Amino acid sequence: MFADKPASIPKVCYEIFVRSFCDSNGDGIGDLNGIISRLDYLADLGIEAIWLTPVHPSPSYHKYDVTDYYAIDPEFGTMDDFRRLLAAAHERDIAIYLDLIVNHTSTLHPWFTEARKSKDNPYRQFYWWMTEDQIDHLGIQERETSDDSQVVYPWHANAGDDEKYYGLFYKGMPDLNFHSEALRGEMAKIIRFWLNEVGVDGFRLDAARHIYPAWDKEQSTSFWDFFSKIVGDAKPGAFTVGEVWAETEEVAPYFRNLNATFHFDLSFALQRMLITGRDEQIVDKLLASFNLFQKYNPLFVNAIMLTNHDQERIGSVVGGITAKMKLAASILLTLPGQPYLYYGEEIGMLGMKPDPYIREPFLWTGDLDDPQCTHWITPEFTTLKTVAPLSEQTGNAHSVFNHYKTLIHLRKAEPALSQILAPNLQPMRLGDDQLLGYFRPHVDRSLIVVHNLGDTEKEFRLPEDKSLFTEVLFTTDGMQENALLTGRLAPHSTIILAPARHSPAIENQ
Ligand SMILES: [Ca+2]
Ligand SMILES: [Ca+2]
Repeated sequence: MFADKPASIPKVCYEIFVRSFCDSNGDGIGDLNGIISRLDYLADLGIEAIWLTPVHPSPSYHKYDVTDYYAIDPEFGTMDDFRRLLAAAHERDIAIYLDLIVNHTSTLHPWFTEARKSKDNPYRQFYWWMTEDQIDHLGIQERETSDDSQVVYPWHANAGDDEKYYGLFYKGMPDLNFHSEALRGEMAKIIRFWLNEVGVDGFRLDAARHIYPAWDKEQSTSFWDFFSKIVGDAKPGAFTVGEVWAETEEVAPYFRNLNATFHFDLSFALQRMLITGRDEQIVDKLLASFNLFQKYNPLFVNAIMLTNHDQERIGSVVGGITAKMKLAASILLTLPGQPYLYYGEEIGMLGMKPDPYIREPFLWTGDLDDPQCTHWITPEFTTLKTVAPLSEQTGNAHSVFNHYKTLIHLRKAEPALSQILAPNLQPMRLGDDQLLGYFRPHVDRSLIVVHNLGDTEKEFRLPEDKSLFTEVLFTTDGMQENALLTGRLAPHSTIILAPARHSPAIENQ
């Protein structure tokens, strides 16, 4: 059983960390009405889908530990606000993906407050419980840390109970146990509620690889079979994008049941490449990934990003250097796949761990009292001293913002760049590992992309069979209209080339 063909495949997506994006009522906390007020901004930028980090009631600032799957956290608004956000987004042809956390709940979720009361409580089976002896017998006291969880001891004591509960990420987030048919029934109701009664367009699925613990891992596929069937029956074509934070080989099987998964290997390869200034054979790695993914789902959607809310911001990864931030965007937005921008990346926001500081307030204006700017946290990295606010960037043709906007619109306008299914990509060897070149073949118009990854000007020469690609569609900062003539590319800059017009002979090259 494959995931259903999605009803639509948005070309450029945007992750909003809701608490930090835009405030509508002056309490300093981002909210749904704030997002509504910024939909025109996102539409103008070229965004076609929004992934909202969790909006359900939760005791934490990030809300990845849910206490009620059927409601909106009052800090963010009401269910009416959510419905208005959805309608307003749809008016602008923007899809909304809900972040659905099926791996765990909060310890304050009524299922868990019941489950922890006694062994014969009907909700006990919704979670994982074992005695010390059972845990010892299975040898599962400790776990190997993973990229997404550093927790070594996942079993947590429940006062007055000889059984412990399993919580992979943290003791406040007990893992759900989908061996329970009753739990599966509850989850099915939740899925149907959001797809059918509320009308979201899809889900971003948190911690998708951790649904069953390591000792029970072979059950994972059965869960996603179950999940995709419920989604497909409830709303054919609803979109699913999974967080499978693992090596590409482990990611691939999830495409059986999900439309898209985030390509973490690519994200880290891009980051290393931007730091070292040398190609990481990313084109070859991508082609190998595509081969693997299509074995599980010929309609796979490769969800690509520079970083997300769990990774240090790309602006900081590249040392705050504007030219490298632009290069990062140039690479992301010319590779095949479905790109996900992390809010604020488009204005060059900075941020390093711990987590709250990679999730700082969006800088709308230079006015510190701007009521739209959230202030739930005092930013350490993205301040008016380090980052130009959006209001100062919109009118500046050379701003990071206008670089993103230009590339997003070019991506959407050029079928060779925006093809998502059956990714069109070929390597182009330029004989210098500080140059990254690739070919995007397309029946309408094929394109060549060349990036200078290094910090010195580079000479480049196109391969013989590409010598007719002489129309310059894009150069970084528009500074190198002569780049093709001179064959020189400025540090950290990019050139995108199309075949000269009136050259039908090479259109399909
Ligand atoms: Ca607010
Ligand atoms: Ca789990």
